[in-house]
Amino acid sequence: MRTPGELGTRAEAMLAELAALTDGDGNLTRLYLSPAHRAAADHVATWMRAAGLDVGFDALGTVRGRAMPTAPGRAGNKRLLIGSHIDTVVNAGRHDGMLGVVAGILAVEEIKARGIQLPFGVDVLAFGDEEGVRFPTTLVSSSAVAGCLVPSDLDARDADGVVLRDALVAFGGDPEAVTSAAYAREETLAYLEVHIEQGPVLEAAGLPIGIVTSIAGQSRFSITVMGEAGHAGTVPMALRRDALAATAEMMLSIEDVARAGNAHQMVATVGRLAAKPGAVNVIPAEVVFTLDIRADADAPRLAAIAELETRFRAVAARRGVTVTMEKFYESPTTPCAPRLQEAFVGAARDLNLGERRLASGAGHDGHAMHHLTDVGMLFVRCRSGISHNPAEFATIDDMGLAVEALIKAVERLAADAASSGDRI
Ligand code: HGY
Ligand code: MN
Ligand code: MN
Repeated sequence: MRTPGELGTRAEAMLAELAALTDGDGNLTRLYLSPAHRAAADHVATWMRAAGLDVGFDALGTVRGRAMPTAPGRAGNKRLLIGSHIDTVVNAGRHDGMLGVVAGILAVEEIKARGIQLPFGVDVLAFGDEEGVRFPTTLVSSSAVAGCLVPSDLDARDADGVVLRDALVAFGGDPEAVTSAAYAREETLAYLEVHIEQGPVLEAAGLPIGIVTSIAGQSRFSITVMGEAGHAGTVPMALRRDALAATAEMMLSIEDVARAGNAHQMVATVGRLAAKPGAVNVIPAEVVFTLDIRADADAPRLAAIAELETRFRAVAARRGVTVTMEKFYESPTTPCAPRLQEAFVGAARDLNLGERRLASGAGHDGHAMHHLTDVGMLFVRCRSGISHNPAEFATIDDMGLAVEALIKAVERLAADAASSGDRI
């Protein structure tokens, strides 16, 4: 039996091995269906096999490690799913996503080593597309597992024009076998995910872990502003139709509207912007920028989007430009099931680690998995709440305690299943 400290030390070593599998030049960048994703998926498969799991890859590239039930019971034909993602943003930290896969493998390994009997199977899942950085899609692999993949997502193109379905074939996946990746609802018990908090709440509370109540809904747009190119030296300011100056005004309204939504933890980000023609002495004719907007409830987020649309049109009319908003992703606020929250609260109580509950501002694969089964998430304290940044950090002790809490939560679910046998 390993102590939380030993589990945390092993987790740290596994994260270090994964962090070396990158396509980045001196940084951690592992995009969906990239060479680094292939290498990381194969590495995770090796760990799963060493843990005694039966390993396979599904049509969308998700790595699946399967453990069979070890105790009799009416839940024998059901599976508890534990997972997270192994794709990253650009210049990423090593914990976001990967910690959840590592924790799942260590928990199953330790449950077996401790002789803990489970009346249901466990599948550990390593998803490949949670960040949605390479293609204008997101949650493609977990959506396929949940049976809710939008088929047109496979036609998405990356910045180099590569179509997702072609990249999937090159990766070793099968775009024609998407439906085979889906679980049947009746065969699943629940989906659990361990993830760094990516925020400052647990650190401020002095707690190593917290129980997630809901995952913030989010909407993502590609916004195009069309003006008119002109000579930077000859066109008077009053006669310009400057797409970038108009965009700047729109960006300030984004910040203004998001600040006004503070009561709903509203946040809005312009993460990417491209101006054309991009010459120093030419008035920008066209700008394409992204908008990512989130809040703790759907209504205020949708109201903020409507407000922004009105403000963008007013700016466009006044400046003689046009603006179009194309939504390429939206996920409603996802609740974490009370029964799974209670399993994690009980585990935290067993370990004297408090019972802090908190909402997630970050999106997660749970948005997709909620279409299949109940979702539960456990957050791990991370230093200064930093994430999507190589400075991302979680201590060995906190990671070990999170694995221990996951093990105890699974034990609680096993006790529930053994007594009820129905959907726990
Ligand atoms: O954007 C998010 O919230 C997640 O990290 N993909
Ligand atoms: Mn993540
Ligand atoms: Mn992330």
